[in-house]
Amino acid sequence: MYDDITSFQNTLKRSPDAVAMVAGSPAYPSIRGKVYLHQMASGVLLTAWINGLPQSKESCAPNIYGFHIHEGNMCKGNAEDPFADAGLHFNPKNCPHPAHAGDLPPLFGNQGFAYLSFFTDRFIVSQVIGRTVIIHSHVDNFTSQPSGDSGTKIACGVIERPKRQQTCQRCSAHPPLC
Ligand SMILES: [Cu+2]
Ligand SMILES: [Zn+2]
Repeated sequence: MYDDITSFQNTLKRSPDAVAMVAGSPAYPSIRGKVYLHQMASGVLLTAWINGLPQSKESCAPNIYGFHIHEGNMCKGNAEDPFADAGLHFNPKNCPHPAHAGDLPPLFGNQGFAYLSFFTDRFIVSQVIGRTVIIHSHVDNFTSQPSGDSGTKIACGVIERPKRQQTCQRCSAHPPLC
């Protein structure tokens, strides 16, 4: 299907098909990042750059954060759960966790920074436009129902088509889009 890594490298060089600008909740204002989604022939390449994650001072702290696409379309909520409106994990086939289409590998923090590039054929980009990416305070155990017991929602971003300005930052590569 993809017998060479260059197809992934080349995919990352083009403009993404969807972007989520991630921001922390009021309790985690330092979290900022971007999630890019590139549609490929047989699946989606999802790439995340996240800064400002909470970093434990303890030497053996895992600093791993659950990461999902949630079905809701807003990074809003209430005092108890600032991103409650993001709802449940994106799950169009009504599967148990961690077989939800929106279940993603966790983010591994490095002094608060995390990078992840991951391929999945559980959804196509157009299915998740308008939905949300959520980062959680704790690692997803990939067992507990309905969502892996990964703690509170600490950051959120709405998945959107790239804005014209973002597209035009790559004018030389994609002049027709400008
Ligand atoms: Cu989640
Ligand atoms: Zn799930």
